[in-house]
Amino acid sequence: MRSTSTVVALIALGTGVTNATVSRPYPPADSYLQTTNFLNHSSYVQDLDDPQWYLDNIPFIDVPDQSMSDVYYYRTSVIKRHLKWVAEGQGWVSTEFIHPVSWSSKFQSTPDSAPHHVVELRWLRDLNYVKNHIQQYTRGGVEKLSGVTFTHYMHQAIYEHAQSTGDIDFLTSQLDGMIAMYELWDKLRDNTTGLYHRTPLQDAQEYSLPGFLVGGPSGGAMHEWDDFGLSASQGGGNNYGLIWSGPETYRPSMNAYMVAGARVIGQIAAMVGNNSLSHTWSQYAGDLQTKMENMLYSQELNFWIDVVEHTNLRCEGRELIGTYPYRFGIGMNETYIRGLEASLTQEGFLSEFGPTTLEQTNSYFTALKNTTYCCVWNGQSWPFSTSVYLDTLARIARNGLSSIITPAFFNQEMTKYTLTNYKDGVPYTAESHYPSVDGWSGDTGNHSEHYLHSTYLNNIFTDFFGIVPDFGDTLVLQPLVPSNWSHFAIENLPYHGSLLSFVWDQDGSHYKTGTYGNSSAGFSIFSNGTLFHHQPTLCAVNVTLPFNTTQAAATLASQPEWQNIVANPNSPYNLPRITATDCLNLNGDFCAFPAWKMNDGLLWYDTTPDNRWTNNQSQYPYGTINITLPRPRKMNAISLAIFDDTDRGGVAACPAGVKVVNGKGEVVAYKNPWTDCVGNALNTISFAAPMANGTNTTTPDTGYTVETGFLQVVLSDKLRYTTAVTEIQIWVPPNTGPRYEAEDGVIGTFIGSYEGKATGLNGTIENGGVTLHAGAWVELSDVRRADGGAGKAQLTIIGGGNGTVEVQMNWLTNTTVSFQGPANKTIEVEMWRGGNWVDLLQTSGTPFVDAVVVSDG
Ligand SMILES: [Ca+2]
Ligand SMILES: [Ca+2]
Repeated sequence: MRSTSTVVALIALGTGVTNATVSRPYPPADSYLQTTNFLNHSSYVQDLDDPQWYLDNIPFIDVPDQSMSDVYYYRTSVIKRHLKWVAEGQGWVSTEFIHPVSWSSKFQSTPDSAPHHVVELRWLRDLNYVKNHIQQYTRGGVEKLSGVTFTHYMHQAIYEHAQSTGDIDFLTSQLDGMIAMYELWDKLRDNTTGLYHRTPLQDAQEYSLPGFLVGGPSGGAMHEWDDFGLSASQGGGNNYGLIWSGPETYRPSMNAYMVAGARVIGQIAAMVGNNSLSHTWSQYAGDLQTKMENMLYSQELNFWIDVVEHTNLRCEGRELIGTYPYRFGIGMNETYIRGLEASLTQEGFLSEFGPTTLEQTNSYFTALKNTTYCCVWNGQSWPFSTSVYLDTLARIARNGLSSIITPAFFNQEMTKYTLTNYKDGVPYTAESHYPSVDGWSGDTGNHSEHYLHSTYLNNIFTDFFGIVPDFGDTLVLQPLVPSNWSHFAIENLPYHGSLLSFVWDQDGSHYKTGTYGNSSAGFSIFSNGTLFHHQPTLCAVNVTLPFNTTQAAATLASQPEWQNIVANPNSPYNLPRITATDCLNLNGDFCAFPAWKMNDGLLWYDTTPDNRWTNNQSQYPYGTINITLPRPRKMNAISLAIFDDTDRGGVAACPAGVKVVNGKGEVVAYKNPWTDCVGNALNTISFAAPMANGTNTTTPDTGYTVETGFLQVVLSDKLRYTTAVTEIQIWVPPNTGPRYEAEDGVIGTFIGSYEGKATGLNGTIENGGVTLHAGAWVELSDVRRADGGAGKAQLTIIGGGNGTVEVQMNWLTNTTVSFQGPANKTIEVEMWRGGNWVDLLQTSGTPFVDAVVVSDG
């Protein structure tokens, strides 16, 4: 290995590489960074919707394995589909299911999939996708509102996120919230054993081995799967509910999550200099790990197993969750690794399409589903499990700890995973896959498509390319790339506030100099467009990054996060609201594509799963859309996600023209014809000085600002076509205080979907604020001190009405204030660094809240 500074540095070309024709809704946060230009980025994403989003957000890879390339770019599109913009101040969350489901939590985040999202999306250039989501857990009360539901490794994921972003300030500012999250799980720790328990169902794994062992007659093992509903005396007696959910069980998966969670809390406490806190948590993690080793490791099987709570029934059978602990650094010694190796056989977990979730020799294993139910874990191959399993294999392979789990073995399993992510020859991910048949087994229409409860990008970057993120200025690579690969390139990989590029060109012939840059034979690494490391062979790298990573991460973190003020997570309830004059209503009683789909925060362009409004079958040659905001806002553009299915035999096309009218009836944008409309893309239209209605065109002027609380958008249909829109957005700079309007907040929420639980929605926006009726609450988020730092602050609640309001800070501490007529009530609160969640909950009467004003001190 050698470093050299003699290779000519690249001419930095900036990141605004694009030949797309739509303008961005807001400038990318990292647009001040430079990068290399080896790859023609557009060529990889030209067939995807909203190509500009990919150009701005994803790392680009060029690999000789076409399937890996195809699945990689497909999986970036899966991520994009699952990004949900919640509301102003709340930012983004990621969803597990494409449509809201009743068993998800606040804003449709689901705890079991959330950590996968965190480690997967940390490789996107806009760091806010993940940071916003993390804070819903650490500050936004996800698990307070739902109660703890599904197990998760969020703590570990939050830590790993910071290892790649280098944003230590963000990480340490989550410490208190992470501790509070962890302690919510105390009630699931058994006092006798000290281990945590959950049903396999709540570990997100229905029909797991423990259920079969206790769901048979008289609470014993199941003998026959189909008992025809006969009682035990008749030869049946299965408890299918118990087989499905499984009993309360000490699982190696969940307990590994809890060990890892306690360990990272200890590590973060050390980062902030709290050594006694660090010691307490580190010791707790160590003790828990010892308890795991003593109770959840089978000496007979030489493998991690489930043990049923109370009865201590040992589920002596290999489940794929027994491969999880290693991913969290548990079991990384010779004995445990030998045990893992023994499971990796054709009779064990190895199958054509990913590992089976239960060893194939187990009597409860089935390769084919024995019910149409989505989710069975006694055989099916699950991307969720496979992506964790691959992390485990990579961790062992890159450290040379096994003669069986080698880089070649990892690549064999990684390739299977790639080939599993297909359907009918094109990249596709659903819920579960048959282990030995080329087909998905959990794949229900308008529900399972593009299911996101696994990682792929993270396996590519961390496992396959071996980029092992960590704090500090050192970059470590332990690539598992096949030795016969003569080339690959990674460009625009976000790392510690910079963009990294990696170019492997064995003989220097593949990535030619000239148009696409400058490389020489060997392995080259660039930061922000400048070469800083070169070595002739593709082997491990341990090199110092040529910039101050702490400063670079802080600079990126300080960029403003633009806010969409149209989305409403409770749409169509309350404001902001979008209505339309038409709705496709085929049978006269059901609006199939309602207008509120345009501000539900979800944005994709598939025909199925659907997420759009259309004026199909309207009597008018145009559609009229009304947008009502809680109050007048300053804005200078509107973004319309235009759905176009003409290439799929549909009738929705780009509108012929567009007109935007403000609350005074003035035309602030008019394009007729709308020649630069791009179908299946977010079209941002700048406003211009008002012109008389009927004028053909306005000249967009990005400097022109409209202040209005109402907009009307008129879209005229092309001849023979109709119009469809999946989302409408208006992006504004963030509110940095000190005043936060109550009517800008979210009034209550649904837990899950509309079939879930509604809480706190009983508020009315009126008179410049929110009247809180019984049970209502309004949530303000991203509330901060003037300096953005942690410390005491005075919080003045400008309110009125008649009643009491409980003021909750980050869903943890509360203070009650009461109103009898208009008044300003000031309380002292402790604020955390960055954005805080301030919830105003009605506790009696009918109080009214206009705004909250923060002053430091
Ligand atoms: Ca939508
Ligand atoms: Ca107000």
